[in-house]
Amino acid sequence: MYMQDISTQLQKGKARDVKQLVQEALDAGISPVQILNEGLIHGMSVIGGKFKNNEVFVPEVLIAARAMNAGLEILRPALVLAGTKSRGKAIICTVQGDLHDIGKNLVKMMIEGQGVDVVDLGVDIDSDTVVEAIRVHQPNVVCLSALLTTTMMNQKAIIDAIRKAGLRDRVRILVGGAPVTAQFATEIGADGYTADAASAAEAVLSFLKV
Ligand code: B1M
Repeated sequence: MYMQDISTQLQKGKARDVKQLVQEALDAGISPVQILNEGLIHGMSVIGGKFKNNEVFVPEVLIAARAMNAGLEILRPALVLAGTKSRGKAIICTVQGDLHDIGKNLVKMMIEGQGVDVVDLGVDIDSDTVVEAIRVHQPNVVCLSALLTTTMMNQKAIIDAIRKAGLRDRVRILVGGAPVTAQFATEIGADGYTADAASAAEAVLSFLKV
């Protein structure tokens, strides 16, 4: 019931209703992972399919995305372990030319949920910004998200820039996003690839060896 309603209201872009329903579902004792997968991600998948078939267009997808991010914010405390001692630090961004941030936000939340500090650089982030952020924040792990076939090569550009700056051996690099594959990750010199946010958090922990 809640799951269907969350999915439907998300598809309609009703951020306030999505927030309220997510809170009600949590209060009713439904697990945050179930709300995430069967409510929020389900709704966004339906929108994604309609977008592909030209049944809805960018404005509808954008307001659905806002509703998704609003719902994620309500889920955040339930997904993130409160008061855990920091196990390390990661920086995360969506690469240059790419404005998709829902997957990145989810990956960030899951990593934080494992007690790792995450510095979020945002979307449309170029190589220089990542290199500078490594110098400033001294992370153990760099997480790069790309949702477009046209921007996934910018993951390579960032990895190349990190190497050129002499920082490659200081960080482990994880890449992901819908068009990215394990083979691509190997080809561009990343240390890891995962298909989803929960596995991304596991990969980060394995990099930190905790
Ligand atoms: Co865009 N878009 N979009 N879009 N959009 C896609 C990606 C697309 C597949 C839709 C389609 O045509 N079927 C298509 C890409 C096609 C391609 O490249 N082959 C596309 C396109 C074409 C575009 C535009 C070019 C459209 C246009 O303007 N004509 C444009 C580009 C803008 C830009 O970035 N420069 C555009 C714009 C937009 C909106 C702004 C409207 C909006 C984004 C809003 C936002 O993010 N705030 C949007 C959306 C929402 C989508 C779809 C519908 C949904 C993406 C999403 O959030 N999914 C998407 C279609 C689809 O994916 N079905 C689509 C939910 C999210 C939880 O999943 O991000 O895949 P995802 O993240 C997953 C995994 O990939 C993984 O974990 C997450 C979940 O567990 N993951 C990682 C992600 N990052 C990771 C990093 C990791 C590890 C795992 O390690 C570091």
